[in-house]
Amino acid sequence: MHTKKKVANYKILFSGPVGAGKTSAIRSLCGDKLLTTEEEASDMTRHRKKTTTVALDYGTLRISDSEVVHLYGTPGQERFDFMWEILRENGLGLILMISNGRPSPLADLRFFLDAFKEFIAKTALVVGVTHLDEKPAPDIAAYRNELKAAGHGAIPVLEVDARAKQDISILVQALLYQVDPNIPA
Ligand SMILES: Nc1nc2c(ncn2[C@@H]2O[C@H](COP(=O)(O)OP(=O)(O)O)[C@@H](O)[C@H]2O)c(=O)[nH]1
Ligand SMILES: [Mg+2]
Repeated sequence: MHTKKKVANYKILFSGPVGAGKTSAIRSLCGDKLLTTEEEASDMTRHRKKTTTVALDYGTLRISDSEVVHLYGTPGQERFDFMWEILRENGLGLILMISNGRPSPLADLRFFLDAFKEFIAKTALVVGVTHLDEKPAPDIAAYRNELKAAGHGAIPVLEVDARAKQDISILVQALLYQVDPNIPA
């Protein structure tokens, strides 16, 4: 008989505005194992997408024999309070997805930095900018300046396509590396 290896569980939160690629990112990493709940969009967002995520996305990713990362996508709306509870234990950090396709992406960045400021003070943060293929401005340097101005000059900000597994893997690795350079990814 072989003994069952003890598995360490970590949690990562994906947040950001509607359409930024949170669901796509978790799907890229977890494939069919993604659990998601989509509902009819509110009036506010109906013009952008037919449906928008109002409930949690969830998926798991095995990063080694003994380590599993649980990925959670927040709703696009402004109800983040319950996420704290989820991340209280073994929360590794926050991946902020910002869509360059929205009208004021740098304002979106500021909004989410503020919404999560207590969380960010305690844990790791990386920023992934999506839809740069559709709209090149503002560029990554502008995001970097914005982060610097907000006191987050050391935070990694990467251009990603949420549909590309490789891109999202790099984002996750950047987060894991901040937490512990020895965690395999
Ligand atoms: N062109 C382009 N489309 C993207 C990119 N990232 C995500 N998408 C698409 O953008 C749409 C919204 O993504 P979704 O994951 O639903 O966003 P969510 O609201 O944050 O969960 C989907 O149709 C994705 O396929 C990107 O970098 N470029
Ligand atoms: Mg979604």
